[in-house]
Amino acid sequence: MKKSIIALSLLMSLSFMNCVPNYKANATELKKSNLICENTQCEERRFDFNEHDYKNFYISDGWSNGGGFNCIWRKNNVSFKNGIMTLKIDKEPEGSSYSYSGGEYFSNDATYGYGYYSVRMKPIKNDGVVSSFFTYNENSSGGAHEIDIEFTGKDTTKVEFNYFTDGISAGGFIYDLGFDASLDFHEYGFLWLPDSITWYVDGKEAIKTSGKVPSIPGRISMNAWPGNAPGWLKPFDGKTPLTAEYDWVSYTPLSK
Ligand SMILES: [Ca+2]
Repeated sequence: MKKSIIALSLLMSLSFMNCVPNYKANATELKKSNLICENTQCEERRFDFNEHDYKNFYISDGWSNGGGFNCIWRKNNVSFKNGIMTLKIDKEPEGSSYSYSGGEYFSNDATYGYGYYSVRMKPIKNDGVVSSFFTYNENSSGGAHEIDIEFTGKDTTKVEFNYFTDGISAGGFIYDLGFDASLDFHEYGFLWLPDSITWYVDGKEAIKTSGKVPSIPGRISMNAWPGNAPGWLKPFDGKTPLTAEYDWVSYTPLSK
């Protein structure tokens, strides 16, 4: 199944190859590829996480997403040190209605649309938890538009890519990394175009999909959380604290 997806994506990318960044698709590479415009409005936006960037990002605090999320978000679970943002999963104090807390960081603006997204991160290795990077727009009347890079802590030698259009899941694509993502920082990215999404690992194309991909701009988001989804994540054993680390995030918009 996976082989056929890769073969298909290779085939589909051939006509496209001259347009796709060959490595570390930063603004310079994307300019070479003619995918973004030459003017300064299309410069790469890079967030280095040296400190809380309150102008551009928000720390979730005091609420839960419910559903499959077995935690409440706490601002104390998001910290910055030596250029790294840490998202923590922790225990809640006695008396809380939740057993655990998670960490979440998302952009103030829901204006991030087509373009190239990249994150340098190190996810948590532990059954029952998720570390993620995604774009998300919750306000679409037809359901969420979302593009995901998700690590399930039960097996950090794999990464799960997915997208939602009008609230409908594409079903997910599991990609075998060939390394344990929890051991070191690596770059994970995706190129979001009007008719396709291509995910990258360390600058190399991993999975490409096309069809009715998301079309509504959203927020840049990251979170680390224990889940109530044993079938997907395996049961959470309650081990805390657990930390996912993020070095930087970048976004380079497409030309119009
Ligand atoms: Ca950094």
